[in-house]
Amino acid sequence: MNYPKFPESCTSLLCKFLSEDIFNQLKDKKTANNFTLAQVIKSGVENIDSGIGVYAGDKESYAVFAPLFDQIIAEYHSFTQVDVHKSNFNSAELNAPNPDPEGKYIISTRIRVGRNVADMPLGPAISNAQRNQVESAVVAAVNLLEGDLAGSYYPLLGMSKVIQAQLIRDHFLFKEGDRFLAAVGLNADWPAGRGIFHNKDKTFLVWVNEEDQMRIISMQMGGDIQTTFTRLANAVKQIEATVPFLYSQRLGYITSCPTNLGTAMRASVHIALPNLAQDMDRFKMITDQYRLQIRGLHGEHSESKGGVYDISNRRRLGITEVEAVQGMYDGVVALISAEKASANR
Ligand code: ADP
Ligand code: CIR
Repeated sequence: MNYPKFPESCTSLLCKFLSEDIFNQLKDKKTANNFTLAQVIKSGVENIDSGIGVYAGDKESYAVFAPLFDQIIAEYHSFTQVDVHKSNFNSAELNAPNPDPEGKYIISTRIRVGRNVADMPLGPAISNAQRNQVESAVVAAVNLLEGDLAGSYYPLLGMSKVIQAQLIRDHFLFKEGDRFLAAVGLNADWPAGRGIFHNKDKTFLVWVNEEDQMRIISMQMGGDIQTTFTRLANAVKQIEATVPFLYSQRLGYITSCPTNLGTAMRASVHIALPNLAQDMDRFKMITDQYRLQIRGLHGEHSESKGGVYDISNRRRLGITEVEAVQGMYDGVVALISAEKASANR
């Protein structure tokens, strides 16, 4: 493979940090699962509009290709080589009374973490048989959950297209055919081994074998961030007791995309900010100040509709779970107050 030529317009962290020197230093290296630099960068090379552009095939990728990954991690998470992951999933330490009890702004709240199974390659380097093993292990673990977490597993294989589309539209299920994931092999053998577990009310869900082997999700209508977080903390602890997670002392929970390392947590609200949306400079000033990310109504790489946005913490490594949610919460309080002020102008 030759050094890729990126167009001037490319703004991904891959283009920014893959110098010719680093390319030459890493181009012949591979991990024990045979994951190579060509695979690490394939998604960003094929998708020039990537924000990041790289994926790991296994935990070892983060060490073998560290000269590239470490720069991307430092830039995205403000996490240097001497920093170590820290954790605090104690919901009693979160201070998040509903910022919108009348339900005028916040439509729904969702908090997810990414997790992978210890001693398994990540999705980009996994075999079909290993992926099926992961599915069996995760399903066995979630089937043990009781009370309001109890539910059923619905494999994608055999699911009707109508039900699948409805679950995607309602924000419960991952979409199909993502080109960023396809490039790195994350859609291989689709839909085998993929599926979704959820409780009766769809307030607790687990995605199986999408970008990560598990996306453990707590969500509900309205702005009760505290209850959403408590449900997630409780569920994650119980699942981990049955399926040990892939973990690194320095980088926390290991995920296939470096933006998800550490807590692997994305805490978000769907929030209507129609007035603030008329002044995107002010909107972005607040989201930058609180290190929030703005996504569209159907998740990453989607558009907003009717002034409704998906607002979440951007940083996931170098902060605890409580800090990730508290930062999102504080930012949402500031956004609601700015929305009220712009409505009165
Ligand atoms: P992820 O959150 O796992 O990184 P996406 O950005 O693709 O992945 O979002 C997955 C799904 O979750 C999408 O359908 C998105 O609209 C939905 N979602 C995200 N935040 C919320 C929220 N606060 N309320 C309802 N649905 C949400
Ligand atoms: C990109 O670079 O734009 C995609 N590979 C997505 C990057 C971050 N998102 C993610 O991990 N879900």
